[in-house]
Amino acid sequence: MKTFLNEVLMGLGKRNKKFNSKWFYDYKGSKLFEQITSLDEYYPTRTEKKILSTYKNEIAKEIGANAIIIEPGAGDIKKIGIFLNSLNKPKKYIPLDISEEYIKKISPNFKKKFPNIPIDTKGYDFTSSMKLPFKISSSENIIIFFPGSTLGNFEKKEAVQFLKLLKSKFKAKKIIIGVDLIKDIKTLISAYDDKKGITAKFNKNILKRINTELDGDINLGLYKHIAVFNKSKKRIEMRLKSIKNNTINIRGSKFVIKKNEEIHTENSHKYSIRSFKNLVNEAGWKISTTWVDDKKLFSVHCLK
Ligand code: AVI
Repeated sequence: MKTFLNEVLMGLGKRNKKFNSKWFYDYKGSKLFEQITSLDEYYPTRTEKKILSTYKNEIAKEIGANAIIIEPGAGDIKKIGIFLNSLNKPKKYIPLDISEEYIKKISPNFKKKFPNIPIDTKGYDFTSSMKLPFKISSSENIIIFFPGSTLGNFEKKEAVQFLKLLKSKFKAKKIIIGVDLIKDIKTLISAYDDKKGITAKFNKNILKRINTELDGDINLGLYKHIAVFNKSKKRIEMRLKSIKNNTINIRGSKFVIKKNEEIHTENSHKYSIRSFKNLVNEAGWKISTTWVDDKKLFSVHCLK
C-alpha cells in the first residue's frame, strides 16, 4: 500500500513535483473543504444541491426500491439527505471517507435526522486497492452516490478505471454522479482562489501535514497558493509556488526547491456533457438521465 510518506518522497523527487490531492483530507483538511463549499465563489456545491433538490423525485425513480447507497468520499454527508426521504424503502447508507476521524464525527447527526435508515460509516480510501470494509452481494440494488465532481480530481485514465471498478468491485447497478461543467475561466479561477484565502489554506494543509506527520521542516511562508486553468486538459490545476530557493528535509531525505518552482497539488477536470458521455462509455456505462441547473454550471447524471 502506498503510504503518505512514500508518495510525498516520490512526488518531491520528480522533476515536475506533485502530490496526490487525496492527502489534503485529514480532519483539518476536511473541515477546510467544508468551509470552501459555502464560499460565494465556490458555485459547485450549492448548484449541485439545487439540482438534487429540484429533481429528487426523478432521482428516486432511477434509484428504485430497497437501495443500498454507497457514497465514496462522503465528507460532510450533506447531500444524501436532500433526496433520501423521496426514496422507496432505502435499505442502508454506507458513507466512506479517507478521514475516519472526520466521518465518525459527522455521522451521529445523520442518525438523528434519519433514525430509520441504517448507516454503516467506514474510514476507507476508495482509491486504494484495499478490500472493501463491508460485505456486498451482487443481488442487491447497489447504488453509488458520487456527488461533488470528485471524479474531476482524477486524471482521465484513472476516472475510467474508477468507473469500471464501481461495477467490478462495488457491484454497482447504477451511479448517481455530479460533474462540474466547462465554463468561463474567470468563474472557474475565482472558485479555486477565493478572496478569504480558505482554498489557499486548504492547499497548504498538505505541507502542514508533511511537517506534523512526517517530521518535515517546510517553511509554509515560502509557498504561495495558485490556481490556473489548463486549457488543453480542461482542468483547474492547484499548485504551491515557492517564492525563494529553499530546502525540504523529510526523515533523512533532502529536496532542493528553486525559486518559482511549483508543486502540483490538485487537478479538477471540467467536462462538457459530450466529453463526460465519452468518458462514461469508455468505462462501460451509459448515461440514462442528465440533470443540469438553469445556468448550466453543473450536472448530475444517472449512469447504468
Ligand atoms: C473535492 N473536489 C471535487 C474539490 C474540487 O472542486 O475539485 C476540491 C477542491 N479543491 C479546491 N477547492 C475545492
